Amino acid sequence: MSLPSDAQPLQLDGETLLKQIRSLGEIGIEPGREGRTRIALTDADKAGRDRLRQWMDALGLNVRTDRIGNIFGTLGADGDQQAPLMIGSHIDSVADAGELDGCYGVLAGLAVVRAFRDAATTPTRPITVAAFTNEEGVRYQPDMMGSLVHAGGLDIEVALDTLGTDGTRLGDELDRIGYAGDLSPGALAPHEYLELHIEQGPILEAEGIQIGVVENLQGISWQQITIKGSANHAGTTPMHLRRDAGWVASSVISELREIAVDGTLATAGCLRLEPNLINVIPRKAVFTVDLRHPDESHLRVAEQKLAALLARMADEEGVEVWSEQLVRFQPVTFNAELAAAIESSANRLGLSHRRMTSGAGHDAQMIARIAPAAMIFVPSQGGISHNPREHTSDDLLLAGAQVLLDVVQQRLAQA
Ligand code: HGY
Ligand code: MN
Ligand code: MN
Repeated sequence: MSLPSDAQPLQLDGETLLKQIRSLGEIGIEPGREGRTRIALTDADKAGRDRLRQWMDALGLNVRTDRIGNIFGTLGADGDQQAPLMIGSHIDSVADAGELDGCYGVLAGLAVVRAFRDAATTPTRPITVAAFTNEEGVRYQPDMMGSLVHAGGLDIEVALDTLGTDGTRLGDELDRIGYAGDLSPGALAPHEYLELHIEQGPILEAEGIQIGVVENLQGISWQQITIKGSANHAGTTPMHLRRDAGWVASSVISELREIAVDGTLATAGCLRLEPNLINVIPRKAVFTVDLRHPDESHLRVAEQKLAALLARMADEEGVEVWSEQLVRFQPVTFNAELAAAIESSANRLGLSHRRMTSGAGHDAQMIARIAPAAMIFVPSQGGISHNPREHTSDDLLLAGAQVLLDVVQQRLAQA
C-alpha cells in the first residue's frame, strides 16, 4: 500500500535519536561495574525518568503520569478526545545492562514525534509515547508490570502493595521517587500500539536480516522454589543422613536441561542458600525457574515436569519443597494487519526482513490485550542482551526507527 501523495515522508532526525540513546545510557553507570543499572523505582530509574520527561517537555508533548508511574507524552490533542496511536517500551533495566533494551523503543517514539514536529505536521490522530514502569520485573514481580496494570491485567492497589526482593513496597518507592501520578490506569487507551525493540537474540544477525516482523511472543512462567532441609555439621554428618537443601536445589537446577526440550527454555537465574556458610549443610535453598515456550501446551508440560521433579526430590531426600508462581503469561499473537504494515514499510525502505517470534517478554504483549499491537525488531550483535555488551550498529538502529516512522505514517494516513 503506497502512502497517499500528500503524506510527504517525514524526515527522521537520526542524530538526535542516537545522542539520546547514548545520553540515557549514561544514567545508572556505577564505578567498578560494567554497563548501567536502572532497576525499577531506584534513584537511577528516577534519574532516567527525569531525563525522559525533560525531552518530552522540550518536544512540547502533553506529559502525564499514571498511578503506577507509567509516563505518557502525547503529540496532538490530548489522547482523551481521540484514542492515540501509542509507541511504547520501557527505560528501566536489569543490573549491568546495555543501553538499548527498552530505551531504544521509547526514544525512537520521541524521534517519530520529532519528525512530525520538525515538519510542522499535525498527525491525524494523537501520537502517545509511553514509558512503562517496571518492565524488567527483577525487583518487583511480575515483569511488564506497568503495561499489565495499564491493560487491566493487574489491580493497581495490588501492584502498589507488591513487596520487592529487597522488602520495599512498590507504592512507597513510587512515592519516594516522585512518580506516583494521578492518571488512572488505562485512561489513555491506545487505538493501536507499536513497539520497536532490539531482538536480544541471535536470529536476525545470523541470517543477515535487518528487520524482524514480530508475529508472536512466547509464554512465560516464573516460579520461586523453596527447599527446606536441615542444617548440620559438614564434617560429622554422613552423606546418607543429610537433608541437604543445597544439594536438592542444585540437582533440580541441573535437571532443567532435561525439561528444556522441544523448544522449551529453562533458566535458574537466582539462587540463595541459608545459612550460606562453608561448613554448614544448607538448611534452606531459594531459587527461581524461568520457563518459556511459544506454545501454551508445551509450557504446561514443562511446568508439570518441574512439579513432578520437585515432588520426587521431596520424597527421596526428606526435604520440604514449595513453589510460588511469580509470573504466568500465555503466549501472545500480535495483530496481523500491523505486522503486514511493518512488512510493507520494510519493503518500501528496501530493508531485508523476516517474520519471527519474540523470545523475550515485552510491554506489547500486555497492550495486545486492549488494542491491536505489533513489534519491530532490529538485530542484536552476537545475540547478546541483559549484558553490558548489548549492541546494535547505528545504521541498523536508524533503519528500525525509519520503519517505525513509516508504519506510523501509513497507519495515520488511514485515520
Ligand atoms: O523477562 C523478559 O523477557 C523481559 O526482559 N522482562
Ligand atoms: Mn525490553
Ligand atoms: Mn529486558
